[in-house]
Amino acid sequence: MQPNTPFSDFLQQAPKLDNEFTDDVFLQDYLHAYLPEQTLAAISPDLEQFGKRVATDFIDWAREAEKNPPKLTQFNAWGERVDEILVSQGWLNLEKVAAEDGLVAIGYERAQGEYSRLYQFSKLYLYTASSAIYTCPLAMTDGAARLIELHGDAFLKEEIYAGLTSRNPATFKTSGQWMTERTGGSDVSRSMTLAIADGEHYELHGHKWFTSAITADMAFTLASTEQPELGKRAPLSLFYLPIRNKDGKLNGIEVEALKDKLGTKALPTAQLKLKGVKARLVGEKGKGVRTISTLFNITRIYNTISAVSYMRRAYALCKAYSTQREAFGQPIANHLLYKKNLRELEITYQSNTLLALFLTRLLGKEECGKATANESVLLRLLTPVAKLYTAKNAIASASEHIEMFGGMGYLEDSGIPSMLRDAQVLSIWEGTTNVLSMDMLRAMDKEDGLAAFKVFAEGLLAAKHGGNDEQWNAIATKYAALLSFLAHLDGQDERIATSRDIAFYLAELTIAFLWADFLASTPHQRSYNQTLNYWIAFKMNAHSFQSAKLLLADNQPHITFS
Ligand code: MFK
Repeated sequence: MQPNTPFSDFLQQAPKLDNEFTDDVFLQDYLHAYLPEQTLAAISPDLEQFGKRVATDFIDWAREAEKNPPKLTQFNAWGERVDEILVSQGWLNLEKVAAEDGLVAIGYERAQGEYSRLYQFSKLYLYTASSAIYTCPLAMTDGAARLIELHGDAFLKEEIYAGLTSRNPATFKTSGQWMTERTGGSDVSRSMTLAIADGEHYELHGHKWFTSAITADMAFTLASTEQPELGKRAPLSLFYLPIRNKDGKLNGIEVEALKDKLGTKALPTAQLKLKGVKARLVGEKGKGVRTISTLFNITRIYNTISAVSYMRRAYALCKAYSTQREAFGQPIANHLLYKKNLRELEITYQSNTLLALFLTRLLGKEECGKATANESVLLRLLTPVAKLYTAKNAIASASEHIEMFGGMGYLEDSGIPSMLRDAQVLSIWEGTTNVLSMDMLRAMDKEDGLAAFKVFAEGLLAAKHGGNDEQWNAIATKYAALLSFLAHLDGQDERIATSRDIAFYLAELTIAFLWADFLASTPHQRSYNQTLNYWIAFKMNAHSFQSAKLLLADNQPHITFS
């Protein structure tokens, strides 16, 4: 480093990432703990080569894609409507590599059996923070493949499925998931798209508000086969549609605009008019929301993995910088307050990753027929909980990481601010925090999610592997506080008003259980024991969900600002 004198050219060096797999000791310990030795040996070389590329050329492609956002051309020179969306070369490179590296395919080849999802999502965890969120099309593509596996007809299974799960960039196909209309994205049942039967097929008419995007090959969307009366709802059905006809022209779709978003700048998100889109019914008529939930439960897991990918990257960048940057006479890594910041980022990424990767283990088991009925329900319950919790933590961590770079973190061309903008979408798309809190209640009510959680928690409490007695006693007390709180809730208003706080508490409690289980499974103790102590002492604040009850104290479920 050049010394800083009036006659020298001192320049602060940018943080340099190492191999993002070999540098992530926690991820390696995790895989070591939960994968059979043979599986780990089989996949480690792939993760290692991938970890190097996400820290080098992928980042360059992502930067290029961010700098050259998609452009829409609606008409050609002769006035013909073409609605072409031009994306950057970086974006195309990120798609090609996603196919070649099997970022969707691994989950469906199932070469590692029930561990295939853990392997696949470990790669996605490495990829997302370097992908300009190409993970979004992958999420929907993966969800579409699962939808076809479970609900597809012979045509979808024989003609469409192979493209979604291909490793060949020439035959790899992506899918969109169009659920949001002008009336909003949460209350999907208000959708107004009409499906008119035309022989065996349907023609769709209406609008879609946020679609990512017509650069895909196909989409799954909701529409009603009955015209709803004004102000009323009609049952929705699910439809598959190819984006383009065989002649290459758009299938009755007009692109009204590309959205100008806070972040995810490289991702083309379009506003569409559907004018007789040829589509085919998927699953049972009138059960569209239920059927498409297969897809959005997968994208919610992707959301969770994306969130932890950002948290890990925030930590890795700040850690790298801490030894390069000097202030007050020494590297900032030596300053106690910076050390504390770093440790907090580390605890956040590792704890959230425990939760995220637990979901992928449950998913892998379920898809290979290895999950117990209880584990399937636990997956259903924890999917919205993990999605909402990790999204909020990713935003906080991305903000902290900007501050840890000081003024440099605030400069656009440092590449640092984009993480905050991108992370902000994680708590919105695929269901906001409130909608997901309600989904947690839905899972408790309709699928007995709490009973499944009790089996999980009480199994670990009985075995007491991992943590020491003091830790287990503390976890047992926190668990009892949740059960007691839930048992004393008075009516549906109290359940709803407290659901968001319950979801956060449940996420933190689950993480405490997972830390203890991880301690039992890993031969490396490192700082993990200390982390569990921290978690027990400072997280799972049982008072947090009491506060929501206060809102209802005088039967006013709203906050009044004076
Ligand atoms: C980077 C990674 C991620 C990238 C992805 C980017 C993609 C971007 C594109 C999008 O953003 S797509 C839009 C995503 N939109 C949402 O996630 C919708 C958010 N709103 C909800 O989730 C609402 O709660 C919901 C739409 C489900 C409300 O609809 P309804 O029709 O009022 O709900 P209802 O009546 O409770 O449920 C209908 C059925 O679905 C019920 O089953 P039955 O018909 O058998 O009774 C429910 O049990 C079932 N259901 C609802 N949510 C479910 C579910 N089943 C399983 N899992 C769920 N999560």
